[in-house]
Amino acid sequence: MDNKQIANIFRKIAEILELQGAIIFRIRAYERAADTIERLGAELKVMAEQDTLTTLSGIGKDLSDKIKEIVETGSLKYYGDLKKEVPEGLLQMLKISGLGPKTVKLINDNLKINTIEGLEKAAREGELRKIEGIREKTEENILRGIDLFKKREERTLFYKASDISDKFIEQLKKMKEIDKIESAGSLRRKKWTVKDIDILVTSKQPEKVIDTFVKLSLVSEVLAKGSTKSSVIAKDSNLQVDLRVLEASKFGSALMHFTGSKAFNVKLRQLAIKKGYKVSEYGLFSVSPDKKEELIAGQTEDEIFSRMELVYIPPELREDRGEIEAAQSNKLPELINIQDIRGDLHVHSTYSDGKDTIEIIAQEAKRLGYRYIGISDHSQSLRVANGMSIENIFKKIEEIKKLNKSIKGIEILCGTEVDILPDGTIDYPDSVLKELDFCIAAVHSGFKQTKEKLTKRIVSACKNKYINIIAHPTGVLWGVREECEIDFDEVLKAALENDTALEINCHPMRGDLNSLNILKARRAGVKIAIGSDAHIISELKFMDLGVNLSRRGWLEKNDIINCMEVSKLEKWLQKKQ
Ligand code: DGT
Ligand code: CA
Repeated sequence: MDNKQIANIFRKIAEILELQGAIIFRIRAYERAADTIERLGAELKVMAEQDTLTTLSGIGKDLSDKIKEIVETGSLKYYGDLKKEVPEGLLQMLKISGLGPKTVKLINDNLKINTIEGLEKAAREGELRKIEGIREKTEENILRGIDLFKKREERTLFYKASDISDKFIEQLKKMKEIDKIESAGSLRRKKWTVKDIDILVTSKQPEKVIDTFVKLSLVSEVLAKGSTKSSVIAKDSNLQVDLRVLEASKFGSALMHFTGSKAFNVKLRQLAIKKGYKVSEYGLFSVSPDKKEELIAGQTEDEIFSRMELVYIPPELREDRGEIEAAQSNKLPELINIQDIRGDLHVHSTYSDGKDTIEIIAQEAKRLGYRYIGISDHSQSLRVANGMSIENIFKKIEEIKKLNKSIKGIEILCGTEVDILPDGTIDYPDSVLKELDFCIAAVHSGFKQTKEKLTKRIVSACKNKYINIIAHPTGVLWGVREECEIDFDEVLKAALENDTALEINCHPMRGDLNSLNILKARRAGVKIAIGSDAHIISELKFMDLGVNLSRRGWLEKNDIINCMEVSKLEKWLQKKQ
C-alpha cells in the first residue's frame, strides 16, 4: 500500500468516527495524520521499516503501530472492525459526492434513513429540508450526488477496466486450447468508462475453456456458466466479465458485432442491405432474390470491411459519427499513436502540489522518449494545491535555465497552470506570464456560476495574449462533478480566433474534453494539447489515456500541439504575442 492508500484509510476512519458521534479529538487525530501522510515526501513503508514514523507530526505510538500493520499485512483490523459497527448503507451514503459524515449523521438521527434508496426518496419528497440545518439547496445537491454515485457504480473507468481485462487475457492466453483472443465492446473502442468487459476467444474445446475461465483466481463470483459462454464478476471490482468461445470461421464477425457500438452496427447493417448482403455476429452473407443466404466472410474483420467496400475502421471510431461514410471514400483520419507525442506540457512539480522535482521529471520524460517537458505548476490563489507565489516563479525560471544546460536531450519549458479567477481575471499579471515559455489557464473554482459567466471567463482567458492552452475546459470530475454548462461553440470560436489550444486532460478522473467535444474542436480547426496532469512521474503514463481520447475524437498529428517538434512548438507558443 502506498502513502495515499494509507491516508485514505485514516480519512475513512475519521468519517466513521464522526458518524458515530465520537469526540472531536479522536476524529481530528486521524484527519491530521492523513494530512501529514498526504504531504509527505518519503515513503511510509520505508519509514515503518526504519521505525521512524513517530518523528512525523501528529503520529504517535498508536498510529505508528497502525501504519506498520497496514504496511505489513495490507489491511488494518481496527478499520475492519469499525466498519462492521455501522450499517453498510450509511457507509454507502458517505460515498456520495458532497455528502459528509456530519450531514449523514444528521439525516440518520432525524429520519432513521440508512440506505441510498431511502435518502433519494426523502430528498425527492422534500423531507430532508425539514431537518434543521439542511437547506433546499443541500437537498438538490444530494440528489445530484446520488445521480453521480449511480453512474459511478454502473460504469468503471477505462484505465481500471483495461487493467482487469489485460489480467484475464494474460491468464487465458496460457491455455493451449485457446487460439485467438481479443477484448470487444466499449473497452476495445477505448471509451473513457465501460459497463462491462467482453472477451472473445476461438477454441475447438469451448467447455474446457469455460471450465478454466470460471476457476481463474481473478474471479470473485460466477453469474452464469454455459457451454460456450460465461459471465463472472472480477475480484475487487463491480465489473462483469463475459467470455464467449467461438469457432474460428465466425471470429471476425463476432468481434465486429460485440465491439459495436450499437449505432455503428445498425448503420453497417443498413449498408449491407443496400448492397444485397446481410451482416450479423454470425458473418457476412449474400442474399439472393429468393432469400437464400450464403456466407461470404466472417473469419476476420478485414475481410468483412473489404467485402463491404470499406477501408478498415479502427474500433475507436465506430460510433456512427460519419466514419462509415468516410471509410467509403477512403477519407478516414490518420489517427495518432503514443509515439507521435513529442512532449507533455501539463506536469506539476514540487514547486506546487507535485511530488517530484523538475530534475527528476525531466529525466523521466527523457527516458520516455519525449523531446520536451513543460512544467506547469498551480498559481498563487490555489492554496489547496500549494499554488506558487510570484517570487517562486522567478526561482523556478532560474532553476530550469540551469537544468537545461546540465541535462541534454530534452528541453524543459517553464510554464504555469494559472487560475482563471471567479471574476474572470487571471491569477498572475501579464508582466509575470510574459516571462514564461507557455501558459495554461484553468477554472478551479466558481463552477456553479451561470453558463454565461463561465463561458465569459474562458473566452477572456483565450483572448489573453500570453495564454496558450485552456486546461480541462468543462471541469468534469468522475463521480464528483458533471461537465459544467459552457457555451462550447463560443469557446471554440474564441480559441480559434486567438490561437489558443484546448486541452485533453488525461487524468483518469477528468477525461476532459470528451470525444464528441474533441471532434467538434477538430472540425472547427481548433488546436488541441494533450496533457497528463501528472503530479508524480508514474502519472506521466496517463498520456496513453489522452491518446485514446484523441483517437476517438478523430485527431491527426497536425491537430495536436504536442505532436510538434520543439522549434515549431516554440514558434506556435509565441504566435499570439
Ligand atoms: P458499455 O458496455 O455500456 O460500456 O458499451 P458496449 O458498447 O460495450 O455495450 P454492450 O456491452 O451492451 O454491448 C456490446 C456490443 O454488442 C455493442 O457495442 C454492440 C453490440 N450490441 C449490443 N446490443 C445490441 C443491439 O441491440 N443491437 C445491435 N446491433 N448491436 C448490439
Ligand atoms: Ca460492454
